[in-house]
Amino acid sequence: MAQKNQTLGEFIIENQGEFKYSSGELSRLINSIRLAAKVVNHEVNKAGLVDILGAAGDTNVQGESQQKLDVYANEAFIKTLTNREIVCGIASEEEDDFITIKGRNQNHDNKYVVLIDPLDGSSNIDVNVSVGTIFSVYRRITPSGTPVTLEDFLQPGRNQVAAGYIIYGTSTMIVYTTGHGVNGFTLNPAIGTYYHSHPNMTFPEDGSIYSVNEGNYVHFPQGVKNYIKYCQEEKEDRPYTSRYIGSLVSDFHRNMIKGGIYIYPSTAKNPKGKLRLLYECNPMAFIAEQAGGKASNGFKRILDIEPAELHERVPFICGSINMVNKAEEFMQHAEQLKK
Ligand code: P6P
Repeated sequence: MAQKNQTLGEFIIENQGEFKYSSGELSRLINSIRLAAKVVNHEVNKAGLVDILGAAGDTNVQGESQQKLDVYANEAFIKTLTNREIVCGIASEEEDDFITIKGRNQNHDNKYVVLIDPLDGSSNIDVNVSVGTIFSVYRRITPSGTPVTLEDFLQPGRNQVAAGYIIYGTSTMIVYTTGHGVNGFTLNPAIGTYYHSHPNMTFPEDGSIYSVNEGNYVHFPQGVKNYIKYCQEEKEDRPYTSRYIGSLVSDFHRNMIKGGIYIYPSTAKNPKGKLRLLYECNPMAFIAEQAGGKASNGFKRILDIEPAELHERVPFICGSINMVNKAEEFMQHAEQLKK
């Protein structure tokens, strides 16, 4: 039974039995993410006060200028995960290639690989808008005792053993799943403890919020344009409102609590969509489904997409199941008309 004053540490211990195969490593992995989140939160919350803003002068594999906090967050999560003897490999939005971790006895015998977007929405940092960290965890599939390979990272999202996000907002929260529902924990910064503030989070089946960057409207596929017009019609069953923060974790978190849909379709600038499959869409899709929501590319379940590249992008539609179903109807109908 969830108690609101239960700490994240107590929750992990109480639910240790749910992690099949794991003899404690997955619990230790979640604990290491908890620590890294506190370290990053400390820096994010004082970003406006010290000279840590502004681009680091470098660009990441995505061609995006790296904010210094991107670099800081990336290093914090990699360091914490490496030091905890749990993972055998890490992939990050901020790293061109995956990182191999040998482990204490140098023989590559740790069980898990982690994929992270260390600081998603970081372009919002300079304007003091919420940002987030997104993580995805798999068991390795290549033999223990050998260096991880790309195959360990290019697994379909349905193979995830855990996924979650940290939202650095008006309060800092960790929201995660290990395949047994979704739970949210809020940090009390005064004592550095996370409390079980949001037990068993669920997406309302319906909602009245649609989140999309309408500045790209002219470049959207026709089906997406038709769905947006459907949302804007003045009907008693559709008092919809548009809310778009430009930070996936924030838009997703609000929509999961209130009901809503997030759409990042293909555009002229990003013909395959902007969001990355492995460390943005898959973890958010796992959380969405565990919370009773839905996530697709408009035609296929996100968690069933077979990845081909580490940083590949996909169109992403995610949120309340009835809203996603309706958006898919419009997208699939428009495709049929093109044939
Ligand atoms: P646009 C942030 O860069 C991000 O990856 C998501 O967090 C966010 O939802 C989206 O891109 C915003 O992209 O093109 O609307 O600014």
